[in-house]
Amino acid sequence: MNPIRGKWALVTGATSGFGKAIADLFAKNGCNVIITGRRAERLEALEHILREKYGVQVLSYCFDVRDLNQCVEMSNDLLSREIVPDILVNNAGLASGKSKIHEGLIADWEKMIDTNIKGLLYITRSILPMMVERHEGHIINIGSTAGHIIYPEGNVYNATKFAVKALNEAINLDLAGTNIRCCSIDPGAAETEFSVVRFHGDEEKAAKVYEGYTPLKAEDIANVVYYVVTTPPHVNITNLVMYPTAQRSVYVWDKE
Ligand code: NDP
Ligand code: 8X3
Repeated sequence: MNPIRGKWALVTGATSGFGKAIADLFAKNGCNVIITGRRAERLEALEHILREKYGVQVLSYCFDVRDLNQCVEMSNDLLSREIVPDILVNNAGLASGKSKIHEGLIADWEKMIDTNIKGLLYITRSILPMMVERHEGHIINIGSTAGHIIYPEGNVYNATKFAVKALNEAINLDLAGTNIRCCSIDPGAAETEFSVVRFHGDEEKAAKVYEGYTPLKAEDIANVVYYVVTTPPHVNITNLVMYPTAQRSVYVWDKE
């Protein structure tokens, strides 16, 4: 039997890209899903589609992961429904801007630090105690190859993804003695709304990032997340790095 059928997975940032593909694949495999994001219309549409298409239970919470109170409100609401997520995918995140550090916009830095680091911490702190009480669960942190190698003008985004890598290791260490597993999945270039967000809505500039090679697709990341969460309970994959075949490192590309 499919090991995630009938379980509950919480996926943050499910209104586009990886999060949406992960929620879809989980639901397709009979897993009940809790989806979050800030764009209410998209969230409601996805909630409806997943429920109708796959017949699973779907809950949606529209909020900003930078708001601790709203993170806590969601976990309290889940508690009141007696729902403990079996799987937490810390996916909500972004790059905002790409510029030399002495020219960077402070507002961009704060957005990335508050979302990618503090948001991930707020969600984890709200949900993990429920898993610890049950002694089981699985956390997937979406990191990045940007958390392994710094590239020019990546500065603060790189720093936030290095932090995700560090926190992923920390969570694993602190969960020794429980059956809770924790893995960071670290993709290279993947075509989603990521670059449009990074370049503040400049679609032309964003499209250039994916020219001349085949980037990863959101579904590739979803497949890997699915693989990791369906390994047997004694297997804890703690880190998985994936690039498009045309990108061997942040610096080595095979472009047309
Ligand atoms: P998208 O922009 O397509 O999706 C990002 C998701 O995060 C959206 O659903 C967005 O929802 C949500 N989100 C962003 N900020 C917040 C916030 N403050 N509160 C709640 N939700 C938020 O990008 P990706 O799918 O590519 O990105 C997903 C993750 O993968 C990010 O952590 C990113 O850093 C990482 N990543 C991306 C790579 C890539 O090349 N695409 C490679 C490696 C890692 P909404 O706007 O509705 O709130
Ligand atoms: C996103 C991949 O290379 O743009 O994390 O930083 S990259």
